[in-house]
Amino acid sequence: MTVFVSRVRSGLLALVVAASLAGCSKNEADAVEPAKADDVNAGGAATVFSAGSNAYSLPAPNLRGASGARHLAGDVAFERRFVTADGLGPLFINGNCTACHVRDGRGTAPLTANDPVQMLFRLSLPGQDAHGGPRPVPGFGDQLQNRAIVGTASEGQLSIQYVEQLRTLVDGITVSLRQPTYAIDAPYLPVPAGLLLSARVAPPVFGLGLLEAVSEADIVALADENDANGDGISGRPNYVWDVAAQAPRLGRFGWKANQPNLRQQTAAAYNGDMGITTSLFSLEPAAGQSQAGNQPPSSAPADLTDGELANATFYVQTLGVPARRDVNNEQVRAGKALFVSAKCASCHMPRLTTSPAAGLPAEMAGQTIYPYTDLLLHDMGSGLADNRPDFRASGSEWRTPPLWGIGLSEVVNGHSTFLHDGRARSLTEAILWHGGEAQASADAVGHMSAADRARLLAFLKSL
Ligand code: HEC
Ligand code: HEC
Ligand SMILES: [Ca+2]
Ligand SMILES: [Ca+2]
Ligand SMILES: [Ca+2]
Repeated sequence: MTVFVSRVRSGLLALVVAASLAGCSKNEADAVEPAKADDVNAGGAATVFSAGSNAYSLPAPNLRGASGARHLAGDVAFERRFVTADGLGPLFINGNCTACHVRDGRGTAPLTANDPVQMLFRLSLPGQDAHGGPRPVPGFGDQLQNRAIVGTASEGQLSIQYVEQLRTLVDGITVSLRQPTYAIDAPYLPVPAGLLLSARVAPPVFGLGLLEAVSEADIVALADENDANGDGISGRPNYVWDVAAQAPRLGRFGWKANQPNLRQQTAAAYNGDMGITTSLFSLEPAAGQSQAGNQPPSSAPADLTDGELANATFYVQTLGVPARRDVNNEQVRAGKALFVSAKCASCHMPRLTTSPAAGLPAEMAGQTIYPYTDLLLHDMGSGLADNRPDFRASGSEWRTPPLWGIGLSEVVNGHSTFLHDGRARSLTEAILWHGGEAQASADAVGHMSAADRARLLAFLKSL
């Protein structure tokens, strides 16, 4: 793997680090006292009161009856480490879910060849497949698998290079943003011309059952595709192929809202990330490729039973959401007001409600939640663009990620890298990368006094 990294220190980054260290020492204690503010219970009745390293890993406390046992069975499935004998590969990235979603949290980009890979490269060629999705690449499919079982060639390695770009904020403070370039290193076949590549780190997996239970009507009602209200923000829904329904459905999960529901998201992860087939995705990612020698016949049973797929799905549907902290702190309250005045809340929608839906865990319905997302696609400008369409998402559109729990990233995962490919090394960098519809928000932060920026960060760290 080829990786070039350089770091440029700045006063602001030092300030951010100091603030996050202060947060850490305070959060070492596992239990936090519930405070009085409407959005403390970020996940409604599915809120958990922990600010320690297990904050993303606790079951929703409102699970009833058999749900608790199902969640625990799902926990085992999520951690299960596959080996060749139980179906791992022939092509894969990691042997279990937790290798990427470490502590149910977020992955980061590898900086050296020895670092664990907690991200993936989605691949395609220009054009669309039969269902309006990305067009797979002959010999590589729709995702790069950088590992393979003994006797099989992997598809190649992740090549990541960064170039530092200095930005000077209005108060003279400079911040360096690292602009990545991605390629496939040592591919087993020549890479076809026109390859489109989207690098994505593993997002956190808690609270997702709540997002799955927000009604489609509520999400679509937040869209303003032609910016009719003239605020410069024009979110729109993605519609993606639902394999079980054999029909297009609203996209909700993945960095481009490229998966319709958690069952399909989970089955796709087993398949693309681990080479584990299910009834939903019965072909190995290596199927039809020249290195795939010993392919099981298509009549062979899937690597995984529907029961275990259901358990793993239930697990990511029923992880609780950490409560907000420090809500009555002056800095935090002032930061919350700045979050609204900088128009962050126009996309990172503070409050949503969930509804009952057939087939979803009943406990996730009827909750008022504070996820800080609208689950819609937004044009984020050329700086963040991967230039790879994904169903209706263009090369520069991304789904607003939820911000709940983001203040605990450092505590849970030991890093503070953000955005779809982990390029941002702090919350400040993440904000300054915002462009397109969010350019005015990034500019507003760039024009804030250092004191106001610290207030905004204090608010984000309280989430
Ligand atoms: C190679 C690393 C990797 C492995 C292994 C992995 N994931 Fe993921 N996961 C990702 C990435 C990257 C994404 C975002 C994908 C995208 O945007 O297309 C993701 C997305 C998800 C999401 C949606 C999160 C959201 O906020 O939209 C869920 C749920 C999920 N994975 C569950 C699983 C499960 C269950 C397993 C094990 C069966 C698993 N993952 C294994 C990297 C991984
Ligand atoms: C136009 C919609 C929009 C606005 C306005 C907006 N954001 Fe975002 N935000 C997004 C999207 C989309 C992403 C994901 C971009 C990516 O990963 O490339 C994102 C990512 C982030 C992230 C990183 C999240 C993660 O999980 O990695 C943070 C932090 C964030 N935004 C904070 C803010 C703040 C603070 C503001 C206001 C100053 C703001 N955003 C304004 C849409 C928006
Ligand atoms: Ca397999
Ligand atoms: Ca592949
Ligand atoms: Ca608008």
